[in-house]
Order: sequence, then C-alpha cells, then structure tokens
Amino acid sequence: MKLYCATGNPGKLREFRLAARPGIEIEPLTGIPPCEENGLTFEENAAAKAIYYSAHAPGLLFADDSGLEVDALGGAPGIHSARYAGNDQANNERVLREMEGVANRAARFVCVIALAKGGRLLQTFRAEVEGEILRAPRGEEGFGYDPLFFYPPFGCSLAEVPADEKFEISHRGQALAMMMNYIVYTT
Ligand code: ITT
Repeated sequence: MKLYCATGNPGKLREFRLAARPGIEIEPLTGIPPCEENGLTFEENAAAKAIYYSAHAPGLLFADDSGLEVDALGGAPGIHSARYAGNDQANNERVLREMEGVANRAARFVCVIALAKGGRLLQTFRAEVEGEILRAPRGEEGFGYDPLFFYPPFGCSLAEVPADEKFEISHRGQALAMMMNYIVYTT
C-alpha cells in the first residue's frame, strides 16, 4: 500500500519516511501549489492540509501540523512555529531572546496528523513530547527547534540524537504510530 504525505518541510519528510514498514510505502506528494494555513489550532491546520492535498492524491494521504509550545511564552510560538521569525535559525534566536532570564523553561512539541482520502477527512491524531528550552543551541541533527529542545530522558537536545532515536519518542513518531494502527485496523 502507498501512503501519500504532503509537506514542504524536508525535515518532516525525513522523519515521515521512518514510519514505512513492510507493505506500507511512504510517498511524498509533489507538484501541488501550497495550501493556505488559516486555522486557529493544529487540528484545523492539519485537517485543511490533508483535505486539500488528498484531492490530488490517488489514495490515502496524511499531513502534519506541528510546533513548539513554550509555557513561559503563553504557548508561543505554537501554530506560528514555522514562521515565528522567518527561518529555523531566526526562529531559534527569537525564542532564546524571549526566554532570556526566564526560569520556567518547560515546553513541548505538539504534532497533529490528519489522514484523508479524496478530499474527505478520515481522522486526526495528536501527540506531544515534553522537554525544556536550553539557554543555547546544541547539536546538528534534526530541524527546526530541535537544537533548543532538551529532552530529560535522553539528557541531551533532540538535535544531538540520530533521527531514528528522536522518532521513537517524538510527537511526530507517536502521532504516526497512532495513524498506522488506525490504518491497519480500520481501513
Ligand atoms: P508543511 O506545512 O509543508 O508540512 P511547515 O514547516 O510549514 O511544513 P508547520 O506549519 O506544521 O509545517 O510548522 C511546523 C514548524 O514547527 C516547523 O517548521 C518547525 O519550526 C517546528 N517543528 C515541528 N516539529 C518539529 C520537530 O520535530 N523538531 C523541531 N521543530 C519542529
């Protein structure tokens, strides 16, 4: 079975591919103009992307809306994570600046994956991973805010572990596992 995924983010795509398993191929959907993201929640944005892109896919398609929520910033950057300051480096710099002198470093990554077929939403899957915002970036792996995200059980940032180790515990890895179960048992 081919499972289509829609994303313009190469970091996400690398991680999506780790969800492939015998009998289920993960195939990027390309060449479709980007979808507008006007929703107020991760669920609304993930659903909008999956509905839009699945109308152009020959089978099941999923899309992910995800981001970083920092408690001391009232949940920002949240759904604005991708474009908080313009690009990954500027986004990280902005979070570090806003967190200067702040003692409460609690944060989480959130991922909502929406699964759709032929322009119709089937289901959404939400997962989160808890961590802390570092005082300086650490590591070269991953993408986005990974260098700032300290994950206590690993004792390092998510940019200091290989993609498959991050995927085992990450918001995206967990949401994809939920989606895979749904596909195996209900479609
Ligand atoms: P698509 O909509 O095309 O999939 P996007 O990057 O615009 O790509 P989002 O709107 O969902 O996707 O924004 C997600 C942003 O949240 C992403 O660009 C990162 O800045 C951040 N993010 C999400 N998951 C992350 C992760 O696993 N590690 C680090 N940063 C992450």
